[in-house]
Amino acid sequence: MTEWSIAEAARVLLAAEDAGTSRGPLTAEWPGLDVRTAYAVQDEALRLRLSRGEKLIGVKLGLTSKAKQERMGVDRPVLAWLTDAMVLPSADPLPPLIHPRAEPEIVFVLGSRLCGPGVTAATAMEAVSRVYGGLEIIDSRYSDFRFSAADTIADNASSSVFRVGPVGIAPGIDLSLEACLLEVDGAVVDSATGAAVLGNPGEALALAANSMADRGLALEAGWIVLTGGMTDAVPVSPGARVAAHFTNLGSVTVSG
Ligand code: OOG
Ligand code: MG
Repeated sequence: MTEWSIAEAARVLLAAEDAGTSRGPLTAEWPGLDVRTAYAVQDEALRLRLSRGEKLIGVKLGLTSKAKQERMGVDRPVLAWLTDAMVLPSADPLPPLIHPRAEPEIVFVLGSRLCGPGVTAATAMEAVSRVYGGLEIIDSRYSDFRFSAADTIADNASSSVFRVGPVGIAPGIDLSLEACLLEVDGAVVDSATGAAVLGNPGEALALAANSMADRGLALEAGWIVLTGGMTDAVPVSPGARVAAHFTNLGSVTVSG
């Protein structure tokens, strides 16, 4: 069995994304792919994205809720990169994707740099300038969303596009109590509160800062941080309308 190179894996996954095709898990062909190497694949894919003109605008956390971890069979949170090409302009329908799924998330915009290690939820929240509701559309490059932790890390945690809602508030409310109703075509399909995200989305932000520090990196001022799906993700069929309604953070809608 041939060992893959980091550069080759990054190229293959990005090409699958560009072509809108899915494939088997990388670990089936590269059993030696561990989490650390998977982050190197992710970083190489970011380098390729930047070299084609995309701008780095933040990070996303994934698998920070039990609902998501249980569904995907992966029991650890993951981090991935966000670029400006992933922002879904308001009113645009989804671009063609492989098998899009939508998930509601609490989103932070950072007012100052946040550098681990040792960041707590309380100190993390001091770096936040605004809190939003958002919908992330995930689109794994692996068939049937079947992957291990290392697979999805290499695949930039299934990133495709996301939309941030129109209501941004200063931090201060108890985000563990912030509720969200997830609707498809007007019917409620799921609900959760911010407590689903590691007890509080501030914990997810602290985890992001501390994990970045392990890689010699920090979260930069102005960055967007998606804290991870609060509920399980729902498939977005062509023509479907998915809405996330938050208690204090307004509503966000995406049409398939
Ligand atoms: C991995 C990405 C997970 C989240 O918010 O949990 C994610 C996946 O479920 O495909 O973005
Ligand atoms: Mg997500």
